[in-house]
Amino acid sequence: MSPRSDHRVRPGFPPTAAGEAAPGPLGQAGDDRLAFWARQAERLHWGTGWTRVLDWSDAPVARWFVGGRLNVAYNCVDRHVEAGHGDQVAFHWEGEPGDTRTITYADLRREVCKAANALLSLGLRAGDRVAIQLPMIPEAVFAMLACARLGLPHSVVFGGFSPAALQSRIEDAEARLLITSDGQYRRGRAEPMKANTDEATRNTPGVEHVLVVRRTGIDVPWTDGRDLWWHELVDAQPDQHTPEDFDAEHPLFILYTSGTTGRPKGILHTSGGYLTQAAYTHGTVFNLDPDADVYWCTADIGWITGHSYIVYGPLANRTTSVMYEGTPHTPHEGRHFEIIEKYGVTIYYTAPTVIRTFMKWGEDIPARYDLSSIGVLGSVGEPINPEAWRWYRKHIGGDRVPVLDTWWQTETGTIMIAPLPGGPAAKPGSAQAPLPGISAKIVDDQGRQVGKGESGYLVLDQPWPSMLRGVWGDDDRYRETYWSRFAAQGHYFAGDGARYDEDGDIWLLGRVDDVMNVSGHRISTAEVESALVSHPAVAEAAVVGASDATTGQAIVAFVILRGGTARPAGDVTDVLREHVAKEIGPIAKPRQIMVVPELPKTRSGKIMRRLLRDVAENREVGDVTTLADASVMQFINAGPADGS
Ligand code: 6R9
Repeated sequence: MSPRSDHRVRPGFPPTAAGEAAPGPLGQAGDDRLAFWARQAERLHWGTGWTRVLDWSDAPVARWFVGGRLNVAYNCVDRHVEAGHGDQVAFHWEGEPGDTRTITYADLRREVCKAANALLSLGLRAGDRVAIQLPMIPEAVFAMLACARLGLPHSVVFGGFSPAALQSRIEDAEARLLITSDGQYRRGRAEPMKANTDEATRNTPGVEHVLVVRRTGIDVPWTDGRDLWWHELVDAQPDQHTPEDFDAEHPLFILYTSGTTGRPKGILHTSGGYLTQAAYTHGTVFNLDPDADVYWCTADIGWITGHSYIVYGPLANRTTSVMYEGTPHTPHEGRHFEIIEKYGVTIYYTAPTVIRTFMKWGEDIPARYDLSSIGVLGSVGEPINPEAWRWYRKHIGGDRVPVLDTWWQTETGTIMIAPLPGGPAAKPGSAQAPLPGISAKIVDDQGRQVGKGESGYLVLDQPWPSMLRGVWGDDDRYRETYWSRFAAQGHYFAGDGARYDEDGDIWLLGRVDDVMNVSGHRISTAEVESALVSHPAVAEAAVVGASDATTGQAIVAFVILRGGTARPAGDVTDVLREHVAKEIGPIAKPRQIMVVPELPKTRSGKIMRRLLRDVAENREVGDVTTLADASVMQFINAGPADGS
């Protein structure tokens, strides 16, 4: 592996001091920053060059690389083959049951071309939306890239999401096609997927076809005329297709994420700016050498990390990646380490919840494997506690490699705050500083930057190329959610709390809104509450995120039951946990449900989650003076009527 050099060009502290014009309302990026991004865009092949780096005149909707045209799939696949790298492995794929596939860039081009021709044969045209719910199999990547090649915005829905969650995402995006599989392997078992997607598509007449990958071979329900097998339709297609260029701002994908209300938001990303920053951050943060590195990001393609750091960033950079289908403990707890050893993984990018799970299983498990190939470790998804950081560096990184904590969001598209390899001494648990080209600040309630040793809200005070372009179909929600909180300053409000340390480095402190972070997955309290109250037995529900040693936060729900016949037979809390899993997905299942006679509310009727969090975390209950009825906490503390 090449020596990891020092790329650090950091803004000073405070960030505006380093020769950068203070932003006005919805601040215009300075010339240096634009020149920087213009250089980064040269990482890509443009069919037509841009005439302007940034048009921010319609802020907060940005247009990056104005007038430029490119094809995202061509950039991720074809150009590498044309440059003589067709035999390079794009993916070493490992199936959960132990089957493997090796996909070179030449293979990838053929597969993507065939899939693109198949989508064309179904009458899909640029701008049409395609929903994808697939396990972590190569066809997931082929499908995304085929969409990108044709200018069809994809909406990938995590394989663990329920039919109801899939249905609402299909409806919101008005998808014409759904790509799915017969089933998926989960912890050694083949579980149905098509049967679930059929439940979702029963009520979505806009879906004209369902394209089904055969993965597990299990029986599937079938609708003649609508349903098509991938191996019949796609495999019969010509393996050549000439890509067309699209505008830099052509929509690339929609990805739904939880907000503070019950309804997920469709985060919209476009092509040129997104791919520029995906390639830049992936190349720079991990100091990637495409000729030497073997890179593995353990995310699922259903999340933004999978989009940016399994598919778009790595492929734009001609990376050789590992892709793994299953869970970390199938068939045994050393599976990840076995894979690292087998392929000589040099860059490993995972989430704190995975690291804490490894810690729980014990350090003797990684010790059985040769992990000496590892050169860089990354972390994403939630704040990494210093203990997990040190364990990760010691037991996976042999106490010799950089551990990079990367802060970013579905909305930012790509990494924004992270230390760089070769930079100043790493601080366990700190994402440290914005990347070159990025500007972030911590501000107080009034939008004033706080000082060293102080905490506040994390904001992004300059536009960036991979920023979201909006919330699909809901411009007002875009402005309201991200740009109204610090409208006077023109800052993007990230929803995270953060602190500057004495060196001016940034420490992320977690969400400041009603969004929980469970194993790195964003789930809003409102979403779980509305799932709970959709059950006939529930009159009212309040949900909080309580600290959890493994998952970061865990969902704890307080419910008031309806009287009379609505009460289900059996243990009501079990019934309700299953109900939430069915409504949203197993990841949203509360760890604990407490049945209570009342909920603590303010005089204006707002549920005081702070107090419920105290209960959920077994703490002394804090200040109750703003409660409408201070005595309710006695009832709640007195313990649940039943269950849990
Ligand atoms: C990439 C991704 C975004 C939220 C974000 C923050 C939390 C992610 C973090 C982190 C502290 C990190 N988050 N990375 N918090 N340190 N390194 O996770 O996107 O699923 O949209 O979640 O996750 O709270 O606001 P997404």
